[in-house]
Amino acid sequence: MKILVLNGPNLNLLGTREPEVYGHHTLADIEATCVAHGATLGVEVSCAQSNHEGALVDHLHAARGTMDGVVLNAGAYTHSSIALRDAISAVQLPVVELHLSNTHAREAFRHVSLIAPVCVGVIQGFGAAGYPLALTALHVHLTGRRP
Ligand code: CA2
Repeated sequence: MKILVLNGPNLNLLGTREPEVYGHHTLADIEATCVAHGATLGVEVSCAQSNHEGALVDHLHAARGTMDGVVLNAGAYTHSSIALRDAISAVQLPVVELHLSNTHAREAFRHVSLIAPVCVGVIQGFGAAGYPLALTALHVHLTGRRP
């Protein structure tokens, strides 16, 4: 089983600013945790990050036929991108929406997700720990097996 962990805009800055909101882990830390956690599940994890909406769409297109599912932290594009929502629908892969912060406890403009309706589920508010949780959730979704 292969899962893509895809991160969107500004998440390359993790661990350098706003640790009170996003924690102290760097993106490299999180990606290493994802690969290690995937190995415990028998899942091969690939990681990618882009600050560009179209590049994220390209990553989703490339996942079609090569990946079994995607964990996606679309960052601020979560709240604005019809293109990402259409790409998720188009590739017909299970996608778990992931956020480090609880977006519902933040500004009103973060309360709306354009991608949630086309994702299999959402994990948010658990900081970096949400990534392995999302991988486990996607593994359960794909196999029907409980952890
Ligand atoms: O909580 C999340 O994971 C978010 O997807 C993070 C996005 C935000 O726009 C979403 O509403 C919720 C922002 C990511 C910004 O990342 C930074 C990392 C370090 C320093 C500054 C920003």
